[in-house]
Parts: sequence; C-alpha cells; structure tokens
Amino acid sequence: MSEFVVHGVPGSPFMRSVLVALEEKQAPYRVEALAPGATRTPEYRRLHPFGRIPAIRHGDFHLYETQAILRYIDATFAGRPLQPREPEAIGRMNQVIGINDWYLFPLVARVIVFERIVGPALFGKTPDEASIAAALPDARLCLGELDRLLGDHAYLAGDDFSLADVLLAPQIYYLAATPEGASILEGTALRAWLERVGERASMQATLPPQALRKAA
Ligand SMILES: N[C@@H](CCC(=O)N[C@@H](CS)C(=O)NCC(=O)O)C(=O)O
Repeated sequence: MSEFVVHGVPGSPFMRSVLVALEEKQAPYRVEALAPGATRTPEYRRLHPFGRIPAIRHGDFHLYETQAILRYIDATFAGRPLQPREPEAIGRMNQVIGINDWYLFPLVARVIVFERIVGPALFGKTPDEASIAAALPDARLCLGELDRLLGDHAYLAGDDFSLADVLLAPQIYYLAATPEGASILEGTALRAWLERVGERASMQATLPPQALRKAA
C-alpha cells in the first residue's frame, strides 16, 4: 500500500483537518513535522509553492490545498463517505467550506487565534489588541452566520458529519479557546456542535501539541 505522508506544523488547524479525515477513514498515515516558520524554505516550496501547510504525498502523488486533500482522501479511502449525496446538503457543505476559506480563516482565525494563542505560545509574542479588536466584527459575522446555517441540524451540512465539519471544527476549536470567540459562541448551537464533534475519536486523536493546548 502507498505511504500517505502529511507535511505540516503540528497544531495547524488546516493540517488537523487532514488528520481528522484520515482518522475518520481509519487510513494509515505518517506526519512529517515542520518547525514553525519553516514553510517558506526553498525545500518546502517544492512541495507547496505558496509556502502554506499542509501538503501531502501519497505514493508518488503530491497535493496541497486542504479542500483538495480532503476530497482526495474521501475519494481514495473506503469507509463512511465524508460528502453527502443530496443536492441541498452538497450545497451547504460547499458553502460552509467557502465561508471558512474566504472569511473565517483569513479575516478572523488568522488574526485572533494567531494573536491570542499561536503567537504567544510559539513565538513569544504579545497579542496585538488593536488587530484583535479590528477582527471582532468579522468574527461576529462569521460565527453568527455559521450558527444560523447550522440551525437545529446535528452537523454543518445537515444530518451527517461531512467535510464541512472536518474543516471547521479545528478552526472553531481554537477560536472557542480565545476570550473573544468564547464570548461570541456562548449559548449558541455552534458551541454545542463543537462539543459534540470534539468528542469524536478523530478529533481526540488529533489534539494539538501540549504547548498550544495549554495556551488554548
Ligand atoms: N488555502 C490553504 C491555506 C492553508 C494555510 O493558510 N495554512 C496556514 C496554517 S493553518 C499556514 O500555512 N500558515 C503559515 C504561513 O502563513 O506562513 C489551504 O487550504 O491549505
């Protein structure tokens, strides 16, 4: 069987999504850990020209971009499908994935989670309160909209756990650990969803390293 290798910095939420998908499929894999900041080296840019994480290798096949990797895992490995078949659920899953990639990660998590958790834990940085305050309106908008779309469904795309949950849970896990995220999420269906999804074996098996967990 071809070896499946995940390259990335342990604790990265996008990398955790890939690991969660592999765990859901019970697929064997190996992590090739990079040091924080090592993603811009010429060597790593051969795997990911944009210098982001994660990237994967499966046998001779290389892939980067988390969405693409998640869909590849779902198509490659047997086990419970991670994508719905009904048109509305497919639409909702893809919409939520788009919200993460265009709004939640770049405008909210990349600022608040970095300033509150990653920067202090990995780089000894003091949080930039002005940047955090500037990201708050987008944080309320994104988390509020995800909560509205979740409604009274069990999962983000409807009744079944899907790639929408796989992508969003590691991002919202960190946001929920910041004072700003905790306050926005308090009492919401999205908070209850995070608790429920967080209990899955795949999420438990992929918890961030101790330093980031302590900071969270
Ligand atoms: N569009 C990329 C985004 C990946 C991304 O931004 N990953 C973050 C870590 S969670 C990263 O590489 N940060 C390092 C950096 O920006 O230098 C994907 O979906 O894989």
